[in-house]
Amino acid sequence: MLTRRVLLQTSVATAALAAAPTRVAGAQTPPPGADALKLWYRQPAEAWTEALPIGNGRLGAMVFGGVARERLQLNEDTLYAGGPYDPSNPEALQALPQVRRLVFEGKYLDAQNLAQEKMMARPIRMPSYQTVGDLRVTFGPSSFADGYQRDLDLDTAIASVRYRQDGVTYTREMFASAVDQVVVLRITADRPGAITAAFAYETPMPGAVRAEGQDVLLLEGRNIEQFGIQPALRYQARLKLIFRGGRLVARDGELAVSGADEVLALVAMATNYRRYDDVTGDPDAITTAQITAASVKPFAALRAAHVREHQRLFRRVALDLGATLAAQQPTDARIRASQTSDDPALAALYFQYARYLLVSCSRPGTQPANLQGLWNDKLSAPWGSKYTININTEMNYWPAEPTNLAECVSPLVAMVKDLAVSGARTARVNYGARGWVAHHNTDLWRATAPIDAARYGMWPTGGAWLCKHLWDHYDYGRDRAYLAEIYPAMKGAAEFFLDTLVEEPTHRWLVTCPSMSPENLHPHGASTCAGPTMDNQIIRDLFANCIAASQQLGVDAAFRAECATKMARLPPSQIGAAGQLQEWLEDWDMDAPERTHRHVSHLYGLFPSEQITLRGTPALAAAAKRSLELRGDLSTGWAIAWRINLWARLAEAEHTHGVVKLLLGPERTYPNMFDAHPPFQIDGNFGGASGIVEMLLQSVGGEIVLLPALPSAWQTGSVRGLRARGGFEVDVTWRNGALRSARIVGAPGGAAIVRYRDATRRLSLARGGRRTLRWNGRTL
Ligand code: FUC
Repeated sequence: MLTRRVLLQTSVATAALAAAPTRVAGAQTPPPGADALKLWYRQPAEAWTEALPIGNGRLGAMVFGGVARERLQLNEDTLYAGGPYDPSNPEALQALPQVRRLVFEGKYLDAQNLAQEKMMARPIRMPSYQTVGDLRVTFGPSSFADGYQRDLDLDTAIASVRYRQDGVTYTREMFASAVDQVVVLRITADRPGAITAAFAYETPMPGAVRAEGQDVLLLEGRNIEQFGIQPALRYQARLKLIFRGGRLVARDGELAVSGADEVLALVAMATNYRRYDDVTGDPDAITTAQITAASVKPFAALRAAHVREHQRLFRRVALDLGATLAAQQPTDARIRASQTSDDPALAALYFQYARYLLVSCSRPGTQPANLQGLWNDKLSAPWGSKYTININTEMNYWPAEPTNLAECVSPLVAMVKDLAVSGARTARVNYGARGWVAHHNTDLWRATAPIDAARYGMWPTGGAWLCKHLWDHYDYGRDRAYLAEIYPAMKGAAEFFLDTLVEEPTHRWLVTCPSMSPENLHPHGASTCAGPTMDNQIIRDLFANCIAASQQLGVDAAFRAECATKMARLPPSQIGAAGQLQEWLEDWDMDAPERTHRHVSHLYGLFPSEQITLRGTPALAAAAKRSLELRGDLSTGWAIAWRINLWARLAEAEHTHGVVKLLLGPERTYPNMFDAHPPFQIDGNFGGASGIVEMLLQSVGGEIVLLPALPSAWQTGSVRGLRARGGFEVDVTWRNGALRSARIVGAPGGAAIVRYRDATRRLSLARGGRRTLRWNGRTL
């Protein structure tokens, strides 16, 4: 382990920041410069949650930045345990009528026990996402250095390390290129011949290292079996060294460079995974081709292409919430101080970091962002680092459309298309139904049956929730060809419910059964129930979106009519005796054992859905507020993040800001700014960014609402490049707590209603047309 004997003196950052005035913001501020978009530290990472993530959507690395030893912990996003498998359970269909009967007789625990015995996936667990291992670079015996600094520049997506040792200044730059499909590490020094470094691998995976020729080092191995699911993957990491000056020796599983002026290390990684049902890929051929192509390009060309591609996405949005002296501190110190400091720029950094992370872990052609994005150092990660679709995966994508990263949703769309196929098998085998279903988790193998235990897994609405993202992608972009492409998956998800909704005995509403309000126990000793509020809301959205989509496309009149008929018979959202929004069909909330439960599933209707709005359904909005108060704000990282979005929808600016602060505190934000469930789970990063958007701009109730929850701590500022439903881009500037101006661009064009406080303005914009609205204190 590296000792922390680095001298704690920064040069670059201190000098650059010294000139910053005490509080600058809004119009007087120069556009956020490089430092406003940097995470930086005065010491190397020791813990994994201090290391800095880089990624190209498919490949990831955690950069530790040690002086004597660099560690790049490597990931490839298809390296999971197991292989293709079918978890459907034919016994489930037989047990279904009896489980339903028990639920409607009020024998909830008996129903849950029977579901546990007969209806769960075989096997009952899902395999985990796994690490490739580490690239270890040993520089020398001493970790003594001065002028040490490491940082991650969100604007260039480059992690850097700089220090002086024996009078030589060393610099490392690291990035994962989406253009060239390699992880790049470049080492330079300001004295010729000063670089001596040995490159080796270390991995907890089954694997072996071999050299190929003089300058290539391979790590090759297999994934592992988990829960009886047989391993079917091979992985390979291919390191190639290119150096100037000095010499290179390959020995005992390492490549050692000595006396070099400059060293460039390129790492390609691949597995044989091609699709959830196809593992015929050739990792050796893939990495060979990628390294061959990348190694003929000079470093400057690799770097420039990477930065250009990153900035094409990242630079679409700029956010300035103002800055104070607090922003001059290293990132870990800012997080430590965040509960008492006035540091609005930390929230802006958190927001941009989430955008950086999404660009780095979810790009067209890659796997979707899993529970840890794509960064994981374990063989068995917390909750398998897979896809929990009763909140977490959806939350990962909440900021994608509004923060102008629509392309990043494409892996999620692709996954839903896969689930529409694998989930059709589960619908048929487990329920005897048409369409497709996914329960509360899925994985690389697109498994869709209920897992873990009936009390967590027996929830049939995960796929339906994901379909909201398919629709939202259309609603923000208004691309009809895309709508036609995803419509079959939406329709299939709806068909499952057309076939499986059953009439409950009291009101004769149509409900899911068995189901649950995700992971929350009701007062009858189980979570299993019929028609929880969240299901009714999700299915209402699904039917409504299917109706709208089929109308847009001019297809399926009969299906549309069936959706409308059944939608009218879904239970309404109800208000309970305590004035709260009821979580279940019956008014059980105040007797539930965990009243401050992290999941706030019944508030789906308020956010992310728009079924409950302040202006449209004020009584339900007030009930949702009561439920939020009863639940409390202190929770796991993602659960706090959800609460930010909900409080913002209620336009409770100061309260919302308090919850943002809670999320940014050291108990919920690690030194590298990863969200702490704890442990690390990336959903809080994305949910937090989405919450910050909701404070500044909402697309709700057919309106574009400006600054709906602007807290006094963000007095003066601006945001550029957010997106609103209907295909609009919006820039907003505010000063002294009030709107100054907003610029609306009609990307596909169309009509919009813009609101600020009680003032509204109707706009009609041609494609690409723009309009600037100014606030004069009364009207827009
Ligand atoms: C759900 C949550 C947990 C955790 C897990 C990955 O089960 O209830 O808190 O986030 O997903």
